[in-house]
Amino acid sequence: MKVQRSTYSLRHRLIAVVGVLGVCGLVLVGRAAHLQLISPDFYQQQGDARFLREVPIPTSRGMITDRNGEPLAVSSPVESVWANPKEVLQHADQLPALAGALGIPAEVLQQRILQKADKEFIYLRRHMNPASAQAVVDLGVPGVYSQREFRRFYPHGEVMAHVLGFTNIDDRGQEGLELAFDDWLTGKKGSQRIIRDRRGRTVENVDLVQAAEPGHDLVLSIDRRIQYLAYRELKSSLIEHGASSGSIVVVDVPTGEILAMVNQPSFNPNARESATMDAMRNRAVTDVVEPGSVMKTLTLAAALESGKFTPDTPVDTSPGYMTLPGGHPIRDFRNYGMLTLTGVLTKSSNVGATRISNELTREHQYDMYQRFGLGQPSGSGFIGEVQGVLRSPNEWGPAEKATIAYGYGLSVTPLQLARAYAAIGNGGRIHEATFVKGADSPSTQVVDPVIARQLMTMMETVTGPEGTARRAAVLGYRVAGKTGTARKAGGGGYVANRHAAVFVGLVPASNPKFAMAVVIHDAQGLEYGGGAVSAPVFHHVMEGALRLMDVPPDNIEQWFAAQAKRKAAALAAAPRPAPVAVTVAAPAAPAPASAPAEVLR
Ligand code: 59J
Repeated sequence: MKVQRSTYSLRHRLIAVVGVLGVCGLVLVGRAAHLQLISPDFYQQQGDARFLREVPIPTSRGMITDRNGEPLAVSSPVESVWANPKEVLQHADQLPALAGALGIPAEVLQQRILQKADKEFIYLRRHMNPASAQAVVDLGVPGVYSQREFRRFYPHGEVMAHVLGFTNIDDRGQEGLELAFDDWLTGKKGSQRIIRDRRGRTVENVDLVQAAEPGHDLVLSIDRRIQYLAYRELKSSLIEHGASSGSIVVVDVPTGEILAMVNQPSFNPNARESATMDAMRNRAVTDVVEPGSVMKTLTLAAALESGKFTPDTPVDTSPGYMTLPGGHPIRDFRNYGMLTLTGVLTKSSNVGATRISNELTREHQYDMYQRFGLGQPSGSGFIGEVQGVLRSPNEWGPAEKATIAYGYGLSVTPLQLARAYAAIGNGGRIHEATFVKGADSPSTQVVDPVIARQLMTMMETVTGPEGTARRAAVLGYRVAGKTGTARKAGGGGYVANRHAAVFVGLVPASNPKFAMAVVIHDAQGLEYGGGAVSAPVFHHVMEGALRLMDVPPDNIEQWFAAQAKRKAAALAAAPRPAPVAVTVAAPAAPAPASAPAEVLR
């Protein structure tokens, strides 16, 4: 009985157990089916979100080089450390250590994280050197990550600052060519899916969503060495003359490519925080100047084109001053009497330019200035470039027609001046300004090549013995150019103690390679004019540039003559002294200053 009863109860219990287990199994199968078949996406996402991430693949901005491949703007890899504030705040005890590794005060870090407590992303520190960033990540604070970024570096600092401009912290161009060519230089970020562990370390690269495309490199027309020379000479001239600011533009005459563009004051683009707005101005394209007498060359172009003048046509400038209808006085520095058309340029006679202008129509003058790019965009592509002011001729009164002929009542940029004179040197063909090597920029014939050649010959007299720019001369080369010394407008008239000193020149005059404009503002002291202040800067820069670019001299006889004269003078002044015995105890006296090195050659 007992056995029977127990057998009975045993079977019942077995059925009960199997039944319970079966129900459990069914529930599990049902649950599994629910998870796997009915709503898998939600759980898949929830699981993956913790580990699977789509992350950007950083890519670098293109390099900017000079025309010889020298790097001018380069991107170096840096690390930016970021955090998920929610996660970090769960481990607040680690904040002091984190702050220490980041190099920021703990309170500052804590405050910044607390401010973004409800967010999932905050930069802790950007652009760290990779080793320091790794040290931060190695602390293992949950929710702290590092990501690769690129930082722009400008090896030539203030020398190239205005040409290149700079990028912001997100590596986008803000100024200069960095801005003008931003799309070309900027790469395309890629993206990839990766699996991360809870500490944020990459466990597996799952797949590539979009490959990164690095930015394009940009080869400029700028020659680093000429740029440096121009910068050095401009800066030292400003110091020498106590001047306030200045610009230089050097153009490659045959192609219209810009070889150098510098301004003072300048700034260090690698430490921009301390730069003033004033120092950041790219004056060569954003600041205008009344050109003064350098306009006379273009007025003479119209005179020659009118058929009424040849370079030898006499122009009476007596008695050195005149009064226009309406009482406007015009003065020359002194009375040059009877000049030729060429002589008006050599001596820079305002009266002469006015007499010539009286023979021309307003429309013809205006048209000539416009053809040479005044009042027009230069084509350089610089954002923020201005085109100056050249009013339409029907707004010119009789006084303006004359003053514009010798450079007042209009305004131009240094770049426009360099470009206009480059066109004269280029046989009357003007190029759009370009900063890209080999750009083959469009060009237009603006005056007859014969007229351009005549202007070159006339301008050579300016650097000759009778001219206003003798100090622009370069030994061994023929130099053409024009000076201008313009009083500055102010207080409803022209002030006596502020000047723009201008020189624009071309060399070698027989077959021009370089055109260079120098504009220097507010030179102090007795020397403040184009001939005294700007012409010597031209001389120094061109002397170096001609050598650097191996430009053959077109006046070698002058060079030989000068060399022979120097040697003769040196020999006469200091016959070579007999060698002196040198003892260690009593060093030989230095050679006398009157025995220059040439004696030994
Ligand atoms: C000048 C002017 C001002 C504007 C005159 C410069 C005029 C004029 C009204 C007096 C200094 C000065 C519209 S002179 O560039 O003639 O390059 O080495 O600023 O004439 O009419 O104390 N250049 N400069 N004129 N204005 N308005 C000469 C000349 C020039 C020199 C020197 C000194 C002026 C030889 C200028 C140079 O050719």
